[in-house]
Amino acid sequence: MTLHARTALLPDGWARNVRLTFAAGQIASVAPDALPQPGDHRADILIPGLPNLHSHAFQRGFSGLTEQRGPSRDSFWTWREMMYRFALQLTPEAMQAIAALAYVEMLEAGFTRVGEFHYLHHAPDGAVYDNPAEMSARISAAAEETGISLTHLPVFYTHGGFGPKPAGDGQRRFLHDGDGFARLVQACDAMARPQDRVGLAPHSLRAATVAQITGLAQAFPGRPFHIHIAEQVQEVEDCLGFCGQRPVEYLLSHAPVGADWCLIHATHLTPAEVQGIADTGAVVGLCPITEANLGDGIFPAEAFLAAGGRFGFGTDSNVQITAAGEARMLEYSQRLNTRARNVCADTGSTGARLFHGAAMGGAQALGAPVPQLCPGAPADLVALDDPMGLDMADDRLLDRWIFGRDLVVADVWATGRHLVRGGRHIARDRIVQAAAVACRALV
Ligand code: NGQ
Ligand code: ZN
Repeated sequence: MTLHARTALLPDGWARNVRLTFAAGQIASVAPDALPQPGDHRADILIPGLPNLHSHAFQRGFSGLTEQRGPSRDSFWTWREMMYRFALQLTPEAMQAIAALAYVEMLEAGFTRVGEFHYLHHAPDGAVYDNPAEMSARISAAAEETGISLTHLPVFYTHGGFGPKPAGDGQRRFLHDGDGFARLVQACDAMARPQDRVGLAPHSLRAATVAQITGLAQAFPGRPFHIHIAEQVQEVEDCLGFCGQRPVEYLLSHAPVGADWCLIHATHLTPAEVQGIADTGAVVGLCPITEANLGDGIFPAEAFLAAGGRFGFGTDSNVQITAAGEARMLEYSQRLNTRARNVCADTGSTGARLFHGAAMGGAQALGAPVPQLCPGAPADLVALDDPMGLDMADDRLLDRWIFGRDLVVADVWATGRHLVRGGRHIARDRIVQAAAVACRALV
């Protein structure tokens, strides 16, 4: 495969007339100021693919179907009831079909790797499937079918709230003991392709105790380690009631949080918690579209970035699947909150700050190589079309992609495979059909 781009984002900045070659799923050569050769795929703007660090793929199946107000005031918790009702019906076949649709849409959005925070493990009645890793196998199959690289994050879940409270009936598909969970991690290892990684994810401080969490971190060192934390005010209050500390404060003082960790949401933070997370080198997994959709609150991005904090983006509930849109929503939430503009920028481009931060932080959180266009890196690339043909080779291109209207994802390669052409995944029609059949049976 050879490719010629009018403009490309290389590790040391933007370059013009860049010719790239791939071999064995990696970038083999990068030559700026090169002429296109016959047979080269021609691109306007070439950038590295982004990691999507947090997905619950199955939730794509009810996108847009939880926007009707019920008898009481709707909240995250009433949404969760609806989500559980959907989750309890999902068959392995439907899981694969819906995950494949979500992964097609991620690739079309410019994501080339997904961190799948996967907790729907068992049969609808809670029984262990004949293959205990059946549902994880469906996630792996969807990744294989679509070509996206996978960081599989099997979820450990034992409880239904602080205390600990026993798990509720609606959570019966999620539960493991320590041995069953260790076997699941091993099964995920056995399914991983060379580009895949396997981490682990105690669901939240509500679903696992700090003793369990610390035990897992010690039993599986050096792997991506993800946890939901401090997403809802109710969760902060319940944690305070349980132990007198706030969730992040409690986690940082009781568990070995470090650079392998990814704290998903971390919405509700005191200044000390902001600094505390930044000091550990952990990544905060921001999912701004889902956080807005669920009414979580606004992440203190300005303070966190000033403290040197690391972040990446996730599509979480997959109510919308857009890489540029997550970055835009984060910045817009800050603007609405502070009545200022370009809040996430250092100086200069907001788009560049968000793009580079999310590329680095997302890769760190998913145990993956940093996305960059240089020899030896995975051939994970996104070509943007610029129909206006404005003559520029600088960070304004990222600003225009994230905030503007003109630049659109045209082509995407993951591990060197040309999966999205002209904005459409090569298997889109078949995968949409299969997902439509699954969703019609569920909705
Ligand atoms: C989840 N999703 O696991 O899918 C959660 C909701 C919970 C988000 N937090 C369930 N966005 O946190 O208990
Ligand atoms: Zn989540």
